[in-house]
Amino acid sequence: MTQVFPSLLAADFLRLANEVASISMADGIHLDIMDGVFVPNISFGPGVVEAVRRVTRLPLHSHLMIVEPWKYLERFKAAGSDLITVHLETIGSSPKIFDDIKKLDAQAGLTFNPDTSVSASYAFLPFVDQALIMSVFPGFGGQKFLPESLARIEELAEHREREGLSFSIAIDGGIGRSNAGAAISAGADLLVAGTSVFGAVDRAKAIDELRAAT
Ligand code: S6P
Ligand code: MG
Repeated sequence: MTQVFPSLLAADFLRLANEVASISMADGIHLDIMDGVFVPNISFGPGVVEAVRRVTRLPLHSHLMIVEPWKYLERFKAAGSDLITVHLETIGSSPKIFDDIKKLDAQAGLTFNPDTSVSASYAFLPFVDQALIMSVFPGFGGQKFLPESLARIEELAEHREREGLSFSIAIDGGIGRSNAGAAISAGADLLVAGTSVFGAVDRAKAIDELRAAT
């Protein structure tokens, strides 16, 4: 079954407890951490993750769009993250950071930008629990899905099959009813969706529709 993780970036920050309650039927919550250096925007840090942790038992996935992510792993784990995903563009050539994340007893994820080749991820994939393909250039919610992402999901899914690996495939950016089915058919196991969930009046319905999209 496809999993749906709403991205809190699209929520009303003044009403966070209510916003989190409104998506209690989701499979987990996606938390976008932006530092204004790796991406041209600043969002929130571990304090907000900790506040969210206090009001939900859903899995929390922290998407670190920050430089030098290794400096912050402990803080995001202590704040309550179940999975921490770091950008390939920030980690150099060693897979050590994934071991570091797992030693903290969190799941480890690898994310990569639309202009990073899928094959650049291959050396890291044996060490990760999840690979997250960005289907927009990170920095802002509400952007348009880049259609070439579908072929990238397929390429990653074929590689996983060929190598007998077991990481899950997630897709993030511009996901909604019009493209969720295609993303799932291409091989996505998990959909991150901000605007299309928090912009909906009936969030339970929006989540169900994404999950069941064909
Ligand atoms: C994109 C952002 C993504 C978020 C995004 C998804 O810049 O950095 O990582 O997860 O908020 O939101 P949306 O509105 O595209 O579904
Ligand atoms: Mg994200």
